[in-house]
Amino acid sequence: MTTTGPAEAPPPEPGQKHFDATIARDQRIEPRDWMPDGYRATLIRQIAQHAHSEIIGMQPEGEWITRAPSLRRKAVLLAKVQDEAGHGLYLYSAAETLGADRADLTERLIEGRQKYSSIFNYPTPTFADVGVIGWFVDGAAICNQVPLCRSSYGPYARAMVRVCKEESFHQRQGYELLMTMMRGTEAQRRMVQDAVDRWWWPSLMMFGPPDDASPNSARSMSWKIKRHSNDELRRRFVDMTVPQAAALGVTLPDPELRWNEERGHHDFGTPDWDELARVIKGDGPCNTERIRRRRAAHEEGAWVREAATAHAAKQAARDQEGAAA
Ligand code: FAQ
Repeated sequence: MTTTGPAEAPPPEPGQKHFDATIARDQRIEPRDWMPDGYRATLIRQIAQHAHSEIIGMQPEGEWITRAPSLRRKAVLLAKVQDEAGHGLYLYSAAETLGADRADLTERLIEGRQKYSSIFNYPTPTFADVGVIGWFVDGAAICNQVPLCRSSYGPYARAMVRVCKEESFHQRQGYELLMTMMRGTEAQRRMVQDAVDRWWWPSLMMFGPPDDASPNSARSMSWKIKRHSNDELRRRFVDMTVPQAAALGVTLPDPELRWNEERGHHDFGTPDWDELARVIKGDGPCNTERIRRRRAAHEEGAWVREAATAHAAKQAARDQEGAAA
């Protein structure tokens, strides 16, 4: 008689040991290394969302390129918006090293099956918004992305190095623009304060839900994709921004904001998490418009993609003929 013992655990994936050791030693996982399916899927999700954010993020400021008040401001803004396009391209390329297909990611974005940052669903009614986006949104992006330069996935971490250098320029151009406006007329100062009031809370929401409501954080941190929690980065951003607001001469719209001597950090109020959930779900002030424009740009660009594909095919055929001759 044969007895069946307890089911044996499947043998560990041969690559798992190498993967675990690489993460434990703080070294990088590269595209050809074995990686758990969940690690790959998490990276594709985060990198795609990040790439989409850079591309959709061109819209709120892009609206001001034709209306910038001087040639200098126009040149600076044009350069910044072009940088965002570049960031999107580095990030889509990083996602491709994981086996994702860029055309498929774009489809998912315009069909609402993949997310992009909530922050880009708010309007930019005045030129001060351009400055505040640079100061707050790029400032938040720096807080979030500098640690990503040490992310465990090599292509993502390396892309972040250049992205962060460019985000520093973006943040400084925004702050400098606001400094100039604050030295201007009373109406300009009011315009800056109004933009600060509208962007402060959405900027804090950029860091994601609070830690106890962030389903992905624990795993992403154990894999060293993320190095810090959402709340930790949000606190850093507040600590960094408060003295900058004082130097600029604006008030941050939070009555609970104050220095906590004991903790050595600022205390601050709670963002409206229901608002974040609504905006992520597609119900923010500009979601429909952002996706409509992204879809139109994609459709209008179809001939460019077709021409590039035809050119590449012609080139490949020529190379083949050359090799056969
Ligand atoms: N908006 O479990 P968690 C920029 C989603 S680039 C929309 O905490 P995770 C440059 C999240 O995906 C700005 N969705 O998720 C620029 C997840 O969804 P899922 C973009 C959000 O991934 C400046 C769910 O909620 N930066 O600004 C948001 O661990 C100026 C649960 O959340 C990046 O993408 C949100 N705010 O942490 C461009 C940085 N927050 O798929 C132009 C890289 C969360 O599970 C002009 N990404 N969600 O259903 C990250 O660091 C992370 O993905 C977080 C979220 C921190 C955003």
